[in-house]
Amino acid sequence: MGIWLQEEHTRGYVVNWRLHNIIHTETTRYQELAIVDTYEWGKALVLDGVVQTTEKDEFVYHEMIAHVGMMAHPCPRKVLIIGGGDGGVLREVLKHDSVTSVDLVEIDERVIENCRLYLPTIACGFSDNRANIIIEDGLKYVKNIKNRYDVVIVDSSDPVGPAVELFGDKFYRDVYAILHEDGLMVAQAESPLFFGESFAQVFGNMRATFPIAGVYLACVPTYVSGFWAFAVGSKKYHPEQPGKERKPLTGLKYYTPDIHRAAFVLPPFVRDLVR
Ligand code: AG3
Repeated sequence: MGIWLQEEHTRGYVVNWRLHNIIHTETTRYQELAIVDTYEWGKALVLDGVVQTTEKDEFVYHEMIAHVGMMAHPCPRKVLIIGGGDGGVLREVLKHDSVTSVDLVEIDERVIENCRLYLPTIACGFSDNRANIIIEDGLKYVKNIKNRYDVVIVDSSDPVGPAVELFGDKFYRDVYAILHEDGLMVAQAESPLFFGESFAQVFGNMRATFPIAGVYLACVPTYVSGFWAFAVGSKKYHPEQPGKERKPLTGLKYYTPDIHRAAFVLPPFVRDLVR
């Protein structure tokens, strides 16, 4: 009865979402895109059948992927976001007064267009004049650009479809090259419980590329297994706590300095995966 979205994680594990309605669907150059209105989680962006973000819990993921790296840096001015076409990471990065410019490189401009139209509370950062949108393959962008950044954040979809190569080691070396000598990067690192291999791959790339590498966790209820990891690679600053010179951010719903430190405390099964 009613309209249901079947999100198939594997042949043996499917999550069903009851919908009020399907707001929009289209086939873009890169993927199947849908904006749906769910019963329980507000409106959601779905790419190739996988829920990417929902209005109800997006704050957990977006605050945690953005503020941990941003607060570990004493004064992030120039920031690069790879992917993140819904704008959630951009919105959070722009909350830092030190930021003078944010370049957001998204391969699929239809993601940005649709999120601006249907998910305005997430996509609101696109109208900030510090935001610079670049429609390009992030891989090519980091390989060719001469700009230097303080913080690079990789907000990719899963390593199937357009995001595959964002999980490869070459990409990490290219990001290293475009970071300032005290720069750092953060990448979403999938579920250590459900996608242990992808998780280990992202962390392995960080460790092979950067002198300092770390992993932290947050619970993102609408991502498969709920357990979600982020990996940090840093040239100078240790990411496990906010920089001492940083003033606390106000008005957030998840991130606090205590949450920042606590997120790096790993359960043994995750520690085993990164040893
Ligand atoms: N970024 C990561 C989505 C990964 C979800 N994967 C999954 N549930 N299998 C999404 C973009 C958020 N700005």
